[in-house]
Amino acid sequence: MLYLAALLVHCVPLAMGQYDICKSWVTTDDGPSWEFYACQPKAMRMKDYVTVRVDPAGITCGDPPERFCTHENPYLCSDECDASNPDLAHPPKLMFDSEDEGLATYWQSVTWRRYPEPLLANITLSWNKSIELTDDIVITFEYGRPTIMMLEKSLDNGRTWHPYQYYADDCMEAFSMPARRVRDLSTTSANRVLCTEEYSRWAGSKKEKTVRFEVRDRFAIFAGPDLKNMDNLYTRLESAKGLKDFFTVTDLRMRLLRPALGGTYVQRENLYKYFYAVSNIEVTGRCKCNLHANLCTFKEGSLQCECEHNTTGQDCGKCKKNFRSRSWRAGSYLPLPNGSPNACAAAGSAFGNCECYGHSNRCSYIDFLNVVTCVSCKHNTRGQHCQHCRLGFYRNSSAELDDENVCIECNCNQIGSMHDRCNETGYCECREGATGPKCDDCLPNYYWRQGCFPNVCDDELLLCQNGGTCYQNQRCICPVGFKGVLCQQSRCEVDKKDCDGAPGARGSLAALALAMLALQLPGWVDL
Ligand SMILES: *[C@@H]1O[C@H](CO)[C@@H](O)[C@H](O)[C@H]1NC(C)=O
Ligand SMILES: *[C@@H]1O[C@H](CO)[C@@H](O)[C@H](O)[C@H]1NC(C)=O
Ligand SMILES: *[C@@H]1O[C@H](CO)[C@@H](O)[C@H](O)[C@H]1NC(C)=O
Ligand SMILES: *[C@@H]1O[C@H](CO)[C@@H](O)[C@H](O)[C@H]1NC(C)=O
Ligand SMILES: *[C@@H]1O[C@H](CO)[C@@H](O)[C@H](O)[C@H]1NC(C)=O
Ligand SMILES: [Ca+2]
Repeated sequence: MLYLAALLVHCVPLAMGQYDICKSWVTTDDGPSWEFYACQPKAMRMKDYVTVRVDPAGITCGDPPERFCTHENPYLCSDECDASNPDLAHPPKLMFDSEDEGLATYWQSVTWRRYPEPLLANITLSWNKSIELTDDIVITFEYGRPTIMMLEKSLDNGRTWHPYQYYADDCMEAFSMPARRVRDLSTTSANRVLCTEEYSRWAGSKKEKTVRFEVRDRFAIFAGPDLKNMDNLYTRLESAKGLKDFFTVTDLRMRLLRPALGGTYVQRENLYKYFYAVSNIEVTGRCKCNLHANLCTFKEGSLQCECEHNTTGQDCGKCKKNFRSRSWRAGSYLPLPNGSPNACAAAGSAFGNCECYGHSNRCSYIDFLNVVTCVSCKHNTRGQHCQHCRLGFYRNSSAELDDENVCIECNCNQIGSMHDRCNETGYCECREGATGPKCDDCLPNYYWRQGCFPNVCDDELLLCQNGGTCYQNQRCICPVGFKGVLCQQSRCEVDKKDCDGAPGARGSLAALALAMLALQLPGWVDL
């Protein structure tokens, strides 16, 4: 029995279903024990788990009922779309049903009766779960494929979108992109976003119905034409930056930009033959579980990985509580053939009792202190158990000790503060005159200029004298004839030369008179 399980492990990776068990009970010289492997769920028909949205409102035909015809039969416009009649309605769900053979069911748009205004439609597919594509996306159009469309993807549940592939009968004209084929890509360009003309030509609406996003052709760049060399593909997925993410999506969006024309131009007198009709969208992929699960189940309306290796989360993206003695890592396809599980470990399992709260993967024994300590604490932590924040960081009170966000940078103003450390609530220690949590403000009666300096002048206590004006609390701008920090001194008193014949004074008699008057004034008051 034990022998059988072990045998199974060693046979399985040879088949296509590689990495499909997470653990196995094996016998070794030390007795039986669990052995752990990198593992991933099987590929599934993802259209069974999708939610769809079609935009804009009113783009689906049948409300009000409408007649249409086909390119093959352009003058027999007797077909009808009527949303209120189940036999004549074409709602979005018909893109995902399973069809009886020979009977296509399809979503259909309104016709292009508003020509020349463009006929635009978005079909957005959402899984609320990261999916890794394992085969081509195949979209089947009845009555002709669009002459311009594009495919977009999101990796963050629809918050941000990125182009995935462009499709047009003339790529240059539609998107200012040269036409390329996925088959011509190389190992260094396997994740390039391109424009293809292969799926937009008119070939009769019954003949060529599908538009593809070629996942297999891209895999074949590494795995060979029949995908025989999957080991090489898995090695590349592990090592080539961005390659794995290229095949990962949470959402897909088809932007239909111009319908099939059935010829080279639009016939204005018969717009009832221009519309979109999609009978099927096939998306094949597996749940992304970071190589920590081989099962993915549909629960409460969403796909969820059944996490192993003591991981948890929708994508097994973190360690379970009490299994955070080292930081979480995705499993790895390498080394071949079983990969590395990179399992989360219980506190106290690996190295004596060295808990690192998930901020370090390594512990080390320090001989002369006789302690085991975490090495290279990440996430700005430090300490024997990575339980403190590094200098220049403070503890995030709303985060647990094993949270990646546990330490927040102090961000002290370099000039206003004494140093870049702060107290437990993020307050920095300020130099004289500076204030605020980060010491980037000045106390009252101080002004900011590469630090806080006491006001030289202001509107209250430190008034500029003799008609001088206070410039940004930094200095008084004195009228001609006066000087001093507050313009309190007459130049005459300091230097007789300034009273008569000085070039500045001669410039304006009026100013001189004013200045002298001002000089006199205190005298008058005194009397
Ligand atoms: C389709 O989605 C794009 C964004 O991906 C948006 O800019 C555009 O307005 C949408 N078009 C329609 C018809 O809703
Ligand atoms: C998405 O999945 C998560 C985790 O399963 C769930 O908590 C959330 O409610 C789901 N959101 C939607 C919009 O279905
Ligand atoms: C996960 O934790 C359990 C104890 O709850 C342990 O028996 C098991 O070996 C652990 N698995 C891995 C992969 O470390
Ligand atoms: C504090 O931790 C919480 C929980 O992880 C996080 O959402 C928040 O962004 C953190 N605050 C800062 C300032 O990093
Ligand atoms: C941090 O410093 C600020 C300002 O000096 C003070 O109000 C606060 O109480 C201090 N927090 C702690 C925990 O000492
Ligand atoms: Ca269908």
